[in-house]
Amino acid sequence: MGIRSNRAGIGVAAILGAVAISIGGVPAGATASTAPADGPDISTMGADGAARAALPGATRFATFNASLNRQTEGGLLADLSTPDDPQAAQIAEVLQRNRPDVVLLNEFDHVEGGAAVTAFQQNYLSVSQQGARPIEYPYSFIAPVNTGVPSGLDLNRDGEVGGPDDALGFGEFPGQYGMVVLSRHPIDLDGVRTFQNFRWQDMPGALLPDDVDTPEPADWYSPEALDLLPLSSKSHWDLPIRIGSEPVHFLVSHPTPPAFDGPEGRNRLRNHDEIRFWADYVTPGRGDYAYDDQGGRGGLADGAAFVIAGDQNADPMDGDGEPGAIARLLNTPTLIDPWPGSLGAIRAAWDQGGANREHRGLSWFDTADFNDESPGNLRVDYVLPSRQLIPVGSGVFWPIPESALSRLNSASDHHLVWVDVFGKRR
Ligand SMILES: [Ca+2]
Ligand SMILES: [Ca+2]
Ligand SMILES: [Ca+2]
Ligand SMILES: [Ca+2]
Repeated sequence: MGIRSNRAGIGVAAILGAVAISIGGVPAGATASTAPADGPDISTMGADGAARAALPGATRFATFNASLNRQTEGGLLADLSTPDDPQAAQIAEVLQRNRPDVVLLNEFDHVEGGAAVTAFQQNYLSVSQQGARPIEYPYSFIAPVNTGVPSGLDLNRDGEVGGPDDALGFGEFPGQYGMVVLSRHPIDLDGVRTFQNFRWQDMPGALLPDDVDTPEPADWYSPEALDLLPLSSKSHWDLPIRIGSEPVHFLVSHPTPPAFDGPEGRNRLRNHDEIRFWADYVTPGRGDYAYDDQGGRGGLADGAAFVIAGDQNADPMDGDGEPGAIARLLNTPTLIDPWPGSLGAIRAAWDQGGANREHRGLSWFDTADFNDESPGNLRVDYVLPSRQLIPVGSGVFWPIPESALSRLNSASDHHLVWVDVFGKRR
């Protein structure tokens, strides 16, 4: 039996009411003009699928694979330099409706110097989209990524050197599929650690791929390639966000999809180890091997608060990932999985059918709307707070078809995931 419109509407309100704490019962859109400039945006409350206003004192962390990547270098900056790119406007509206305080955007092409971020703020986020209140992010962070950087080697072993598959991370040009963090709270730039250059072979027990046609183990890549190849397909960043008296470390990345490879599984195994990096990093005694691009060593300090965020390209139950890749992270004792979900994802799985019908995981938790022949819709986008933080609400922005905001479901193949947290437990 399908979920139908009336029942679905009631279900959204009831379920959201159970997992998020509301500060009132104002229906969607009713009081947008009276919302105070710095107060909660109560126009986003209700059954439209958007996150409700966070409790005063809570911080909303989010991750969103925004698909703001373009086919050519300079393409994104060109699109963002005017206010009329329809997809960028939709992405901006998703942020305005859900109002994260700190958000990672995956798939935002890297432009040296930050011009694309500035243009996105000025021409999109600072402009009301479809009546939503503008949102200002005074702080942001970008850095170079490995995607599209030529390795000079034949990494995919097709007999030729060059092209996106031989880059340090898959990409047509340096910076394609980059990422940006936007924040309403200051980022402690002196404390930032980046792990763009950490080599895959320097991870103890790395799952280096094997050429199955030779007897030697783990020999898909030549020693020359392993001397060069970073673990991170984009980058891994540790950004201390100053919220109150103690920083919250925002740990962000975008592991490569566990697909588009052969029997050696080079992407599947790299995805596993890219995810594993954060699991080790936040586990006391496990991250000692890590070294950052700034010359520092070791994992996160014991007891430091953190939030891991990103499109991990791995579902706990379904899809093509290496078994256990994401489970290892979700089962890390120092963090909490708040299990965000949406009724829109249930509806999408029902309406789209195909591979979704064979999935073992509940579609409620899906965050990405992938091809329904394979792999189907998956849970791949995560916001995982550390145990010192108290999650008081969470959700996936995936409006049901009856919501006016469902027009935003096509802005990206992924959906924004948010978690509200209170500060440190005592
Ligand atoms: Ca090649
Ligand atoms: Ca071999
Ligand atoms: Ca789909
Ligand atoms: Ca699914």
